[in-house]
Amino acid sequence: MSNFKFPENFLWGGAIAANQAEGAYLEGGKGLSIVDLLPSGENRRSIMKGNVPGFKPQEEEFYPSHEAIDFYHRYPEDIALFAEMGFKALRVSIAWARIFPSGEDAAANEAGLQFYDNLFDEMLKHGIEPVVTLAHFDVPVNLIEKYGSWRNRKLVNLFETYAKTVFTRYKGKVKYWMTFNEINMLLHLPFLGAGLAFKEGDNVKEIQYQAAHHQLVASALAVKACHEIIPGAMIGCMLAAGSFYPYTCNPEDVFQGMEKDRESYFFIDVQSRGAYPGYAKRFFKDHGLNIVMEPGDADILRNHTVDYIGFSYYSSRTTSTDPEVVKNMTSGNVFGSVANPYLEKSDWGWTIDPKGFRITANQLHDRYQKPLFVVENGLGANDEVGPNGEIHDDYRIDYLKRHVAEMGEALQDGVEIIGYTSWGPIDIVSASSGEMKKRYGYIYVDRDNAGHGELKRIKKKSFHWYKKVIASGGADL
Ligand code: BGP
Repeated sequence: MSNFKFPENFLWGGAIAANQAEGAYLEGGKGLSIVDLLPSGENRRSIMKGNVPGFKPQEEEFYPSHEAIDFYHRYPEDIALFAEMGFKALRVSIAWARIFPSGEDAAANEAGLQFYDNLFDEMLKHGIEPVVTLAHFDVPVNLIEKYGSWRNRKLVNLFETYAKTVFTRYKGKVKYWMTFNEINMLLHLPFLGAGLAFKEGDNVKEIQYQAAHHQLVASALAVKACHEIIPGAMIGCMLAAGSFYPYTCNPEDVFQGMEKDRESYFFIDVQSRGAYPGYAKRFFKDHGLNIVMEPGDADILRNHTVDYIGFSYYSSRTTSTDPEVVKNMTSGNVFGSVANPYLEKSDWGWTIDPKGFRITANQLHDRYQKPLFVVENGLGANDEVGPNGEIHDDYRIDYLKRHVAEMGEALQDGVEIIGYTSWGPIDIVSASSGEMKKRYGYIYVDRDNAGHGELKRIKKKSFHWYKKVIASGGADL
């Protein structure tokens, strides 16, 4: 399959997030973060949507982020394994509450800053470029209790302070940055995306778009600070991408597909083009939403747009206006997609659509005319360990192979893509389910859903496959 060689400087690698890998949730002076309040099990989804019972972990519940895979202590071993695969880049996130435990401390927490210094040094030692997300589903809990999180304007300046602190500290080490992970998640899982907890009588839509406005201004201020503090740095946005297909050619379906895409593009239109699009203004008006914007916000948004478009791609989405189709073809994802009869699904019901990856990349490029960075892609699956510790994850290789091939096609279509960091190169906690058994890694981690296991790292078959892909510049899939 494919002999296309990717550009020499293409950033091959993997991506993880602090809360899904680090563990050590209260070590080194770290404060509580929203993700530390997400138990595994059935309540998780409802909490992620904003029905938050309390702001302290409950004794009887199991919280996977509290230990995760103990990357906090084991990162040298893990990074050595990434280096063995030939990684050029590793995407990680900084836990805001490691740097500012309450989100509004007078001074930054030195132990937290030192941890990331060590982490970046370890990557650089192996020639691995750090790609750093400022907020990957991470808000200090104190800011939720005290201010209601991103619904409050106060968060804008607190986030700006945090961003400036880490830019200043890591300016000699980190060139690639990203502001908010999957910023559009705020509309689907508002507690996970923005720490929004709701109570009876709340105007949920208005709160969400007000919080979105605050994140968009905070993102632009972070872009401004990054450009001022680190000349030559690149800072991007991050979209949970995956284009919507109309279920039929009925114009009603086609129109709905366009609207659903815009629900997500809205964020990137502001971050990349620098202004609220007309369709968003109409949406606010039609729904009677009063979004408070300060004088000066429009200038901030216009003057500090992102350098590249980071995005995750797991699957395409499909939409229908026919109630019968909607009723019979629901799909288990948060984006409200109906099932697409042409496509297969993963063990977790996620649609698999490599061609959709090429379509999405082309659409993003057509729309924004900026470099793209694929910062997440992969297959969550249940791996079996054989009697001699071997893991034959051919299904994962197959998924990745087909996606990398389509990415090569997109490059040949003229789409500029600067890198590919597949999701969870080492098994980590699943964000949506809190499970450990939903694995994405090239490296297996011996830990189960209840938190048992020795945390031993084992190379899977895909480890050797990805190593070969990187060594051949994508030509040998
Ligand atoms: C994205 C998130 C990641 C992540 C990934 C896979 O939405 O940015 O944090 O985990 O999806 O999802 P999951 O872990 O639920 O399988």
